[in-house]
This record gives sequence, C-alpha cells and structure tokens, in this order.
Amino acid sequence: MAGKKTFTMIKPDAVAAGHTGAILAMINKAGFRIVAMKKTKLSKETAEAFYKVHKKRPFFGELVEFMSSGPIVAAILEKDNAIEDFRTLIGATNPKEAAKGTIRKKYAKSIGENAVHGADSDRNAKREGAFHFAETEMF
Ligand code: 3AN
Repeated sequence: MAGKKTFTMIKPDAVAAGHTGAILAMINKAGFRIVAMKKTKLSKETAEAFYKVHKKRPFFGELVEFMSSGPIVAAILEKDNAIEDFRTLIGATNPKEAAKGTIRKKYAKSIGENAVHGADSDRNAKREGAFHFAETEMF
C-alpha cells in the first residue's frame, strides 16, 4: 500500500520571490497535514549529499549551486497516497509541461528553478525527511 508521508522543499527561487505562503496554502488546501517544517539554507556539501542520487546527471553541478543559493523551506507532509498526490499537485519537472493549476505551472521559472521538490517514492521520502528532521521534530 502507498505510504502516507512525503517530503518537500520550497526551493530558493520560490522563497526569494515571496511565494512561500501561497505554496503552503495550496498544499494545505490539497489536504496535506504538516508533520514537520523549517526554513533553512543548504550548504554546497549538504546539497550534494541530499542529491547524491543525481551525481552522474549532467545538471548536478547546476542543481547543487542553485539549491544552496538561498533559503529553502523543508517539510514532511501527510495524506493518504501522499507521494502520488503531491507529485500531481506540483506538476511536471519542466514547468512548460506542468498541468494548469499545479504549483510548478504557477510558480516555477524553468526546469532547474522549479519552485518545489517532491519525493518520488516512499523510500526516498523517508530518507529525505530523516535528512532534515530528527524524530523529535515530527508531530
Ligand atoms: P523531480 O524534481 O520532478 O522529481 P528529477 O528528480 O528528475 O525531477 O530532478 C531533480 C531536480 O533536478 C529537479 N527538481 C530540477 O530542479 C533538477 N533538474 C532536473 N532536470 C534538469 C535539467 N534538465 N536541467 C537542470 N536541472 C534539472
């Protein structure tokens, strides 16, 4: 059965543009409960560790530079069918291909600066959540 939790980050582009509140409102409206949340900034090293699965991809350097360029908001979210429903809410990686009404369609600038991250599996959601939060910060 699909899990109830996912992990997200509002990325530096969306935080800098002042979209944090609007994005959190869309997340709440879609029925997600916030289990843990913080505003933080990734160092280059932390961003490299977080995205290590993408190390071989041609855009890895760009991704690490961007994700460590400014503050982000990290959160663990809960809802039935969390992974799939959150990926539907954020839309395609490339905002040009994202469906109308999705977070990326509204707020993403490009395939690299695409406003939000959403975990792609239960296993990754668990790893990514644990990367940012201690058990005592999850409610
Ligand atoms: P998603 O975030 O939709 O799961 P992934 O896992 O393919 O997409 O890529 C992880 C992140 O890497 C994306 N959110 C995006 O910021 C960045 N990225 C993906 N493809 C490209 C690309 N072609 N050029 C630059 N950055 C990219």
